[in-house]
Amino acid sequence: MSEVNRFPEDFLWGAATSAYQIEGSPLADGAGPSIWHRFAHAPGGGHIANGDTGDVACDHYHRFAEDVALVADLGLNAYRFSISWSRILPAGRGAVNPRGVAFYDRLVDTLLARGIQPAVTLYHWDLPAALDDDGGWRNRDVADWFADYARVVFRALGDRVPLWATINEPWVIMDGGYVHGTLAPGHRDVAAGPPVAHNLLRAHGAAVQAYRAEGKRHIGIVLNLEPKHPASDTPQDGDAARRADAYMNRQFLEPVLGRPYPAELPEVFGAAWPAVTDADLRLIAQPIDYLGVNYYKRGVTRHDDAPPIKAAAVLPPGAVYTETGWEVYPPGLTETLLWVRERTGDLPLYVTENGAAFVDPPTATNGRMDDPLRVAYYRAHLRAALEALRRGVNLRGYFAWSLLDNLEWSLGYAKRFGLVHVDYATQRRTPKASARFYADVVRTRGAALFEPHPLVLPAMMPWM
Ligand code: IFM
Repeated sequence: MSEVNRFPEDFLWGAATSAYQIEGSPLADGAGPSIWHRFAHAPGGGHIANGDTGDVACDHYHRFAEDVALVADLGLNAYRFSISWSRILPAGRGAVNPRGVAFYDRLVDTLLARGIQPAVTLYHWDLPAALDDDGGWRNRDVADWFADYARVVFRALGDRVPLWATINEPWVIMDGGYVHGTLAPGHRDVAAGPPVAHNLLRAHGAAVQAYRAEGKRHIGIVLNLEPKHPASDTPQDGDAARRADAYMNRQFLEPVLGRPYPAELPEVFGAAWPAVTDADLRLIAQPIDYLGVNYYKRGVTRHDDAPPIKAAAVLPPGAVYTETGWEVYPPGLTETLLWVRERTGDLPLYVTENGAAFVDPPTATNGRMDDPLRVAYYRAHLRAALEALRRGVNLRGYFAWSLLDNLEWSLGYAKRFGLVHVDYATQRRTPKASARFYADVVRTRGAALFEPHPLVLPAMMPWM
């Protein structure tokens, strides 16, 4: 196999997780409650499927050394995790909780001792509940609150963490948490969308600024991007796809890169569109060292009259869907990376999340757990990543979502994304076949992607 069909030697190979989804013990050692803790324990019944909560999750808070050993066993050289803001600052601002800091200190040292690079995300959806009482992401002051929190973390871990991300998937935070209320904090208010998005981006800029004063390595933001394809050739569907693209993709990418918000948005949101000053845009456009791209699917889109963006998702017939109802569409990863490259030039890119929930066997048989659909999924998407590299994308690393089965937010524990199966009754971890496959890809720098795999039948997925 020629070098063009191999990932570079210095490629970062990782797996990703986030604090609330795996840690458990959300109030341990002086931590304050987050909006997710509150959402899960809402009076009259929590808002997570099956009454699930993050109280125990994967008990990573106590088992992190075992989990780091799993990362090492897979041969990965990077691990992406997030920090819980309310472990560090229980009320979101003010007093620092040293025992919360000490947890991440131990985690970082344990990773480094195994030769694994920590990639830290400062915010993966778990706002301190006390800040939500003061308006949360709707309050412009949140940019300062976030920068102050980030500064504490930079000072504690900055000497050892080479790769930082400010915010994970601001679009989801805004759309799920404030517009549709399906995610914490559960607000349902179309008019909250644009100011929340703007404040998330301002907070990102303020944290990057704080980092430049403290840190010397790499910082960026993680966006979940998906190509929006019109469902038909009609001008109405074409316009709907453009609006969906402006809302989900360009609303976040353009201002981070120093360009204005997409023109479609003030039109869509009317009076709800916030006053955007040049000073705000300058804050948002702090130079970043890389962009993190989370890719799961494309969005086939048709016109619809429903607010806010008058567009609806279409599920193409004949496609393969994951357990979360997402179309499996590997070419969209190459398309997304090329699309980003057109806008970012040579800025380093990482695929910071990619993966799928499929039904797994309930228990391991002889220590084995076969997950052929997930193997096929990773195989096709890693080939798509390699194709992007071949076409000149400056792709520096790939993180599988997720290392472990974990709490899939409002969908609870039933949706399993892990490379490693977690038996929640016993907390026993069992690497799935996809974990072994991913380890082979890493070890061979991609050659394993082109070898026949005993679990993957050619007919299993149409694009294989
Ligand atoms: O589990 C989430 C993660 O927290 C953010 N990105 C998408 C994943 C799958 O839904």
